[in-house]
Amino acid sequence: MSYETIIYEVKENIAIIRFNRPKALNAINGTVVAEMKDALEKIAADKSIRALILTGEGDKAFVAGADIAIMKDFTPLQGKVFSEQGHELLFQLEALPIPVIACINGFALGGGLETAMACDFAYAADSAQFGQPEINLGIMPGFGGTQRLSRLIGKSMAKELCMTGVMISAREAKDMGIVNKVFPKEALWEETMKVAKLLASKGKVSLRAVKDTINRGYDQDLRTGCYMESDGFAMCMASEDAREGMGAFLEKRRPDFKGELT
Ligand code: DAK
Repeated sequence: MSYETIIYEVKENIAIIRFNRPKALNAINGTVVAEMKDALEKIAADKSIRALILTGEGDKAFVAGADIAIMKDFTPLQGKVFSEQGHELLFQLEALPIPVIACINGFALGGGLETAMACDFAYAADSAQFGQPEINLGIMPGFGGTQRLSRLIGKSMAKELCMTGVMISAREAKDMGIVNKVFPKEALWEETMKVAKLLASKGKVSLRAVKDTINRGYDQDLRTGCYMESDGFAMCMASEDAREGMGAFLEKRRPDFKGELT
């Protein structure tokens, strides 16, 4: 499948997806959802890929939300289908067995913020702006915003953002825990790549186990989460990466992780 609304490339075992509708501030339409789905399937099937970065093309936006021009004429059923497809896409993104970083180069609004929250973590340019402005359009978040945002920043902060529709700065987003780090705009890409390369050098099995255990354990009680951790730990122990990592430590050399289970 060739893509019109995203740019997909792989550099040094790191996959990069750029939302590519800069004239519409990278707003998400049905084609974006379908192309993203296809690209994520490719990434999941490619064992050589060790991390993914999502970012926006152009200098203004990561993603300024779902495409208002297409949503305007939606019937309730079309709205439901679009929302379901959006949810499925973000669950697919969340379940990817490699780390995913959102590199937020500008506006992350509505569906854009919802997409960023389905990544493992986010870095932002100091000029980026965040919000769930759907309320200003007479609608509400539809790609998981009410759910992921309240889990990330707490119920009352999430309600404030979703009910007022106001935009917040990158610094405020960092203080709330929406983004991990804020960089000067010109340094954002390089800093993000640096971390992606660091992640790509780690054991693939243990990265996957950490991601799965935190994601699945998050909504459980502590004891259930700890049982899940024991299972993840056992899976690591079955891996070549664990033998390589601990062997390299004892032999005083750098590990060379292959990421295979056997
Ligand atoms: N959709 C479509 N076009 C958009 C857009 C969007 N979300 N955001 C910007 N654009 C377009 C503008 O219309 C404009 O197009 P032209 O007029 O040049 O043709 C171009 O991008 C540049 O935008 P501006 O001229 O407005 O640029 P400014 O710098 O002046 O303003 C802005 C930037 C980000 C403050 C402003 O564009 C803005 O407020 N944009 C809308 C942001 C927004 O409301 N986002 C939330 C969208 S609603 C659901 C699933 C998902 C969702 C909901 C339901 N289910 C199906 C149930 C999610 C909903 C949303 O995300």
